[in-house]
Amino acid sequence: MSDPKRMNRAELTKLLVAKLTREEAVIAGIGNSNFDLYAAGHRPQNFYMLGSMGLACPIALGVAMAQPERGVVALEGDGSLLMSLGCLSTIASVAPRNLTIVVWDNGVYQITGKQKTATASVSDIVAVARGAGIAQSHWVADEADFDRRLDRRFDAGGPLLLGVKIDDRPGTAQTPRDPSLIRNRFMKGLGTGRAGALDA
Ligand SMILES: Cc1ncc(C[n+]2csc(CCOP(=O)(O)OP(=O)(O)O)c2C)c(N)n1
Repeated sequence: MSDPKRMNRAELTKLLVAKLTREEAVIAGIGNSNFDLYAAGHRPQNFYMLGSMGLACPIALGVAMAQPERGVVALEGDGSLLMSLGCLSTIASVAPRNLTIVVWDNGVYQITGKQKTATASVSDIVAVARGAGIAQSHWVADEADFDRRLDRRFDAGGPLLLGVKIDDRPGTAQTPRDPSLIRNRFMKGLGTGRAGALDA
């Protein structure tokens, strides 16, 4: 890998959300990924994972398969993705054209005390994704590169994985810790769910 610039997750999340014009689903991993998604402005198509690491990509894959006409974006921290690398091979096998993955790589498990992850030393998460079979896996060079790479429709051309080296500024807001509310809003936002079951 050449040496990509360290960027800021909150700023890039805002930039990404501003590009969503077709009710794309966004699934953000636990902690900072979903704090910054929430800070960018709640949308009914946002899902904020709570509690368990490594599930943004698997959930996004499920949504992408269930609603193939909808663009789906997964936002996940490097530590969380390292916990569930097998999902990259599954995504490569299924090859959903409507799935985009952004990996926020700060090289640490920031929210639990900045313990170093393997990406700080030995592991290149984009190379791992490419090796898993996601051919369109790229490191983002800088903000303009991020902007350019996301200047596209999200319901076609995937799967695409972007690795972004970020600084260690913490997330800028706190997602409400209410799993039922998050689930019900998301199901409504995706136009799904049993009638009457989604009263939140
Ligand atoms: C399965 C599981 N293991 C451990 C934890 C504890 N934990 C919560 S967040 C976190 C760090 C997440 O790191 P990363 O995904 O890189 O995001 P960052 O905090 O750096 O933004 C850890 C270890 C957890 N919530 N779930």
